[in-house]
Amino acid sequence: MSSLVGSEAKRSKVEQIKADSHFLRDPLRQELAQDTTHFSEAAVQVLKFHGAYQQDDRDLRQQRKQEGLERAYEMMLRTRIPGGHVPPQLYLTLDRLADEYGNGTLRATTRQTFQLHGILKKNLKATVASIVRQMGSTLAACGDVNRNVMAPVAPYKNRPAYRYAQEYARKLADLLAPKTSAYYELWVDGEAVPIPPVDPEVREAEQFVGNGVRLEGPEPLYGPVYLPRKFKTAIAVAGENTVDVYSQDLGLIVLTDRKGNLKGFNIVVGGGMGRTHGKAETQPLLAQKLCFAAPEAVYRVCQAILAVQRDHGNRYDRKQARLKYLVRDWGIRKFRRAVEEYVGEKLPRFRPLPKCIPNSDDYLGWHDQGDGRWFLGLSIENGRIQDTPERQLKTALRKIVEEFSLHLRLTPTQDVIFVDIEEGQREAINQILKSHGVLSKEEIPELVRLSMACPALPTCGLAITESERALPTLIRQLDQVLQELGLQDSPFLVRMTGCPNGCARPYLAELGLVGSAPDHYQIWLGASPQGDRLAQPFQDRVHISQIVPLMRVLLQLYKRERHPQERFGDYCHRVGIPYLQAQVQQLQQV
Ligand code: SRM
Ligand code: SF4
Repeated sequence: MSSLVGSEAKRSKVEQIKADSHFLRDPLRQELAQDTTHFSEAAVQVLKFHGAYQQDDRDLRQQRKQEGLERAYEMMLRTRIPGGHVPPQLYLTLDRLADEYGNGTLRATTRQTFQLHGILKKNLKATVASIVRQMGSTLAACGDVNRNVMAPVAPYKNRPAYRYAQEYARKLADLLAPKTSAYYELWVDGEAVPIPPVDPEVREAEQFVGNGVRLEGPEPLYGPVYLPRKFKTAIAVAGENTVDVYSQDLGLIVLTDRKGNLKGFNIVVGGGMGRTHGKAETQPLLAQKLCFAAPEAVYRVCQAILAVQRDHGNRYDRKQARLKYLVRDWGIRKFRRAVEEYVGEKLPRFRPLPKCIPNSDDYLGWHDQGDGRWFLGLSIENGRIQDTPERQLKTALRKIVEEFSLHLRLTPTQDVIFVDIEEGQREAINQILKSHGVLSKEEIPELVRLSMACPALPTCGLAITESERALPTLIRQLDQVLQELGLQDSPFLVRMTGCPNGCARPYLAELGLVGSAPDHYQIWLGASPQGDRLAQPFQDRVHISQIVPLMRVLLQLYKRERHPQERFGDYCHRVGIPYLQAQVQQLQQV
């Protein structure tokens, strides 16, 4: 096994902070007890592993600076919810905490978790403790570890592949979770809290040492300095890709036989979205085919993949530290050989996959679950669950959960579904939604339902420009153009982010809008609606007011030149970016 961190002198600052933290304790432990408004830089880095980010209200920054005040510090807290499954008691707790300590909203994320924003430092411990006491967790929701494991949400009881995806999302989340006891020490002072039981199969898999997979000490899989960078895992089912499996560090695709028995998993590695403007060596990359793994081998292979990244990922430059760059730089064959070495055997070949269906909003609205019960998918615009004068969405969801004790599932597209609904409950649920002004699937244009924006301003410290606050107006203007051109039956995936980090996976959208300067966006076109082809940059620094006029021209071209049934993303890919650039330039001059 190669050295964990290389020469001390060159390690990035965060590597030292992790090493000094004593398995995610210091200096967070000391600073949590202090009566201060915010944490030091070192504590902030450790805090991330516990699921929280230090932020400040960026709307107030300038004014407070002028008044000689410190920033308006507040914390964002992210939960860990494998497969997006939220039991009713946990939901009600989060709903209450959002009002008691947060900014009154819950934010469903693009990785099927919830975020609370606006928590003051002094209230952070009480907030985390409440979550933990409801068998929830925020551990490893952020930080250089395996993050929330994603899985498709549709609860079809008559399609076993979906059940396997959820089951293995939970199992892998447990297997790859940090094992330090710091979490319970810090947030509930070591109190005996109910902890969800870990599957015996996972406990057994944790014993696998391979050729250097597990290390001595309290963190056998991670070691004292954890991973070089965040690590993301998702499970898809063959034929659908709602989790955007090719954007993950580690992606698994469930394969079943004709009778629905689990055959195993195709495994892909090295996907990721994040990039930095002007730095060509940073780029979105699609995950590549690694191997097939039978159910009994999948734990070993996943642990070995993580261990290869742990030992060989870049610990000097955090902008090159994701697994995707290791796979890019080594090539998939060398990476596969390394995994084989850790596992101690040759990896079986990747199996052929059926053609994938386009990502759509098919799980929204009412659906038969296949066991006589129903599920209901609700479109949550940009994941923000809140009450507004027109719509009391937060209150409506709370009432539904309170009244019917329903379980929720968060989708990879920031939406929410209620599962296991009895026929006799449907009418009352519809009534609650209606009386609180919550729109049904049919009342929201498909373009809006399919779109996503990241939070950006005012909470995100990395935002260059607006996203969640800008998209609602923009997307309705775009929808208007679709209507005017008679293209309302040809909606496409629109995703917006306030910076190039790619939190709403814009490089896998048919139209990606990526903040490049205040009120300006880079336009990316041509990803496949199945999430297996990246978009390409089309124009840089387009002012927000120019996006809709530009799209009108592109959509006119699309209408004129598309093949029957051709999606907008596929059209842009077929004709190519240079062609579109030339056409738009010509048409704009007329
Ligand atoms: Fe993200 C950082 C929000 C999914 C790539 N992301 C951030 C931070 C924490 C900003 C920060 O570091 O200070 C954002 C907090 C904003 C806020 O105010 O809430 C943030 N990311 C989000 C969420 C909430 C966006 C959303 O609209 O839902 C998503 C939370 C997911 C979750 O529940 O775990 C979120 N972030 C993603 C995704 C999509 C995904 O994982 O499927 C990506 C692209 C995939 C990837 O990782 O390659 C993503 N976020 C990043 C990056 C760039 C990473 C990179 O490799 O370069 C950063 C910045 C960083 O890590 O340095 C970042
Ligand atoms: Fe913040 Fe950028 Fe992520 Fe948006 S994409 S939440 S602006 S880091």
